[in-house]
Amino acid sequence: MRIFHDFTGVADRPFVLAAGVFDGIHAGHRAVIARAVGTADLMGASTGVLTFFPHPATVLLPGKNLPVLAERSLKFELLAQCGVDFCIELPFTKELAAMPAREFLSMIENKSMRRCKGIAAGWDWTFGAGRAGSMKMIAELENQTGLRALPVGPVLMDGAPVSSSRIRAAVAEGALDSAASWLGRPYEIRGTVIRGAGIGARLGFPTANVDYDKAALPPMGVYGVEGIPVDSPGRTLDGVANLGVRPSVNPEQTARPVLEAHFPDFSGDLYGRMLSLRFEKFLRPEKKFPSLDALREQIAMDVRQWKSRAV
Ligand code: RBF
Ligand code: MG
Repeated sequence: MRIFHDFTGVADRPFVLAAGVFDGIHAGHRAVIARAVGTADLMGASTGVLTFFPHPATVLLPGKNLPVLAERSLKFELLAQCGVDFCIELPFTKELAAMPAREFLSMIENKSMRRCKGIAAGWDWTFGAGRAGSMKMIAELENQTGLRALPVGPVLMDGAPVSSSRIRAAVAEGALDSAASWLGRPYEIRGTVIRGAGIGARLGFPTANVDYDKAALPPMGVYGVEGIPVDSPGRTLDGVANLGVRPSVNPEQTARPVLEAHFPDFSGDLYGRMLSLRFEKFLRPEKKFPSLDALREQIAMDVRQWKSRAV
């Protein structure tokens, strides 16, 4: 799947777009993308996704610190799996946010040389200055712009529409089963493996420390995880992870929790590589142990418990 950062040269044949922020590529997003793919297939057109980086909320509401459900490279991977041919990731700036909605549509029309045939999005999607652009507006202008509006209604699961904010709330309160069901896959955090202090190795449980950046965090504690080195995704690593401030070894308590995973059957070096941790199961809260021996014993127990799936 090719990634573009503007409309110039995106396609030499007709295409249909799915538009939105698409944080998480959850069941609701997948319905929008499926509408675009389905429409494109009927027309013999290709399918593109129109999305934005960074998340518009981080530009429009700075200081809000919006947690992210799918790291950027994961988002692209998931889009490709949905059958999307290319992605246009527009840099979201104050200037773009201030562009009048009508002008935004003209830009798509002109820069695509009228090859863009339709826009699928959530029925309530808005765009342009003052969020004045809507699916209704696209429909009303169809004869002028050649852009068909393809609005998609909400996907209801467990009695309510699936949305990124609902999934963020579920992750934050540890409702990982709900999050996984709405996402269509276990919740995962992806980041580069960075160097820790090496205390884990001294304990006998070396850990890969994941730089999780803006990821939505589940409650602090110990989890059974599946590790996936992004550069060799066929290789999954069974592991136990701790998300916490390590009160047993760290009297000062880091402001930011550390996310680190131990993989019992893996010996090797993951430093500098991208690693995904899929959160499978909450095992226990993080505790302060009176000694390193006590901590070591507990981690050994966590490993046994998770390996035997006695949880
Ligand atoms: N540190 C704690 O202070 N309390 C814990 O309960 C705790 N549980 C852990 C469980 C697992 C499975 C792992 C891998 C680590 C845990 N740690 C805990 C973090 C441990 O102190 C840390 O890995 C080392 O200090 C190296 O960073
Ligand atoms: Mg470590």
